[in-house]
Amino acid sequence: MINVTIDGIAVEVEKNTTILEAAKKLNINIPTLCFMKGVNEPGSCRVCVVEVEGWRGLHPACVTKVSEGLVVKTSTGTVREARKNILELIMSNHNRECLSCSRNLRCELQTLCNDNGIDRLPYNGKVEKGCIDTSGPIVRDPNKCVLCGRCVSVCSKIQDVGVIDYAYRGAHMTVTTAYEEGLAGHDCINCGQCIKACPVGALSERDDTAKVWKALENQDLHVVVQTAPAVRVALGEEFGYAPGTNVEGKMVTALRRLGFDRVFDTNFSADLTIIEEGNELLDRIKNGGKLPMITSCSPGWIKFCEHNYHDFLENLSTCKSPQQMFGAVAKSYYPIKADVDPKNVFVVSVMPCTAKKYEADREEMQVDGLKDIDAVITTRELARMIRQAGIKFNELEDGKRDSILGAYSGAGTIFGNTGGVMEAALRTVADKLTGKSLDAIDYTAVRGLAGIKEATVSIAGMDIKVAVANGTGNASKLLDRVKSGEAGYHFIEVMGCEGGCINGGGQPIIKDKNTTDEVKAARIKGLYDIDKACVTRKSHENPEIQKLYAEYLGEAGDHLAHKLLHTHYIA
Ligand code: HC1
Ligand code: SF4
Repeated sequence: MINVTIDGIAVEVEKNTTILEAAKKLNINIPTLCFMKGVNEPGSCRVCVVEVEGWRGLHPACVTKVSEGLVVKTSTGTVREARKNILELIMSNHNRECLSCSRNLRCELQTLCNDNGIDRLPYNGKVEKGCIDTSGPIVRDPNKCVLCGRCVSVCSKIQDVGVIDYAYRGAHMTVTTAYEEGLAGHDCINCGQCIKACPVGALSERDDTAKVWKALENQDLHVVVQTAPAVRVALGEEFGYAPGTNVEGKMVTALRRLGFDRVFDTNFSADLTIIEEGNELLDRIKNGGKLPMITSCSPGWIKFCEHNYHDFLENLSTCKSPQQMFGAVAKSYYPIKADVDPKNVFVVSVMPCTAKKYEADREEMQVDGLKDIDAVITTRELARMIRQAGIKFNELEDGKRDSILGAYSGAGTIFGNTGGVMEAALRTVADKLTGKSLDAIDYTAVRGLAGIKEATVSIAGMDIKVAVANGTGNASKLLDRVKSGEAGYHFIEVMGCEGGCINGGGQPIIKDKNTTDEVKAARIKGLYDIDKACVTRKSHENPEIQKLYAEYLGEAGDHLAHKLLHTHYIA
């Protein structure tokens, strides 16, 4: 252990601890900008500089390791002055249209400037670093970029995509794509993890709220909404609730107040996905189909696979994602039951995921000329609509979902986190294979935030080998092992974002990046708490799903189910 003194307080810390970490132990907050725990620690912005007794100059706390007897001062006059100058320089090269920025009041740079007494800028240069990229669901404004490199690290190190990087030098330095083309023309998977990493508003999602408002005001349309599993345990953060708080009831009431004709649930169609996907898995196992079968509900992962792992396209389940399955039944079965013209049904999705905007616009995501999904907004965009409508979210009564696309099981709920799709599928597959309704349905080996999880599940004399890849970076590692023959499975789950949809690119921004893991864990716990409280915890026991098959679809995998609920991929 090593003894150091920070701002006059002694502390004992492990070898290799940084000054930043040691200060945190003492509850001393050294401000940072480019630092992002576990992702990026290059010490490039210098906002975290501190003084060290006996050392010349100032030192970045995020990369400077402690040594025995170190005496550190984190807020001397010299430090405060330096920090202020650094922030003023960053601001001088930053588009300062804060009032109209999507990150206004949630911007780390704004907070830093405020906390460090910057009330007037000595340099007022005009910032023109390039055009705003609006080519796809991820919008990039280089004029707001502060060159912290957090998006670059997350895109290459965590997601293993690497479509953005630094270019040019000195004052012209910028973060951009190859040939400075729009992200949509590149291998970008639209995961939005760069948005969540960005401390300012240089990255954001395409705002589709105007499209939704317009539909809600159109009296000829019957506007229905579905909300993804992970939205309910994160939306509350936008209104002051702790991460993981289940605000489903208030969210339903808010959606009704906004004017949606019916409020449904993606958890319902997650259950539907399990019926089709479970059936497909058993069919592949019994009839010598392509194995391992790999889940297909995460659109970022699908695009990643299409770009980088062509060899595995036949391994992907042909099932559409729950978002798309929902749209397909909302425009076929539902109109018959509700006696509305399918052409007038307008389907809105509220998703934790920016890639869902891309998925909804894929050419193959339509049936008989009708797009499954008409508009996708993120959790953040829904919060904005609620605020825009003047709805006092915290004071709302709890509302209930509409029937007939609203009932869900615990299995459909846990889809929203890493390992959840696998666990939901195993709950159904085990019952199908044994012909019993099993009580032991907690597959804990596939839960948790580990990068890759593996398990062998023995069901009715059969050993089913499964694996879960948590994020595309881990999917690369896992698929490389499968490719080399080092590992073999029957079924693999891949989610594009670490933690699964609870950490999707459209979820509320986590302000303190040092608490990201705790926030993920709290949102996951929120989903499992709902699962435990559900009347049924298995997809095939969802009564509305049973009714859908009995009244309309016939058997899983039948012709109609195939036409509506399955898809193909592009090499
Ligand atoms: Fe997801 Fe899914 S779990 S992909 O993360 O399969 O977005 O929440 O809606 O479609 O159900 C996202 C979440 C979501 C789909 C489901
Ligand atoms: Fe990279 Fe994902 Fe951002 Fe695209 S959306 S630039 S893949 S982090």
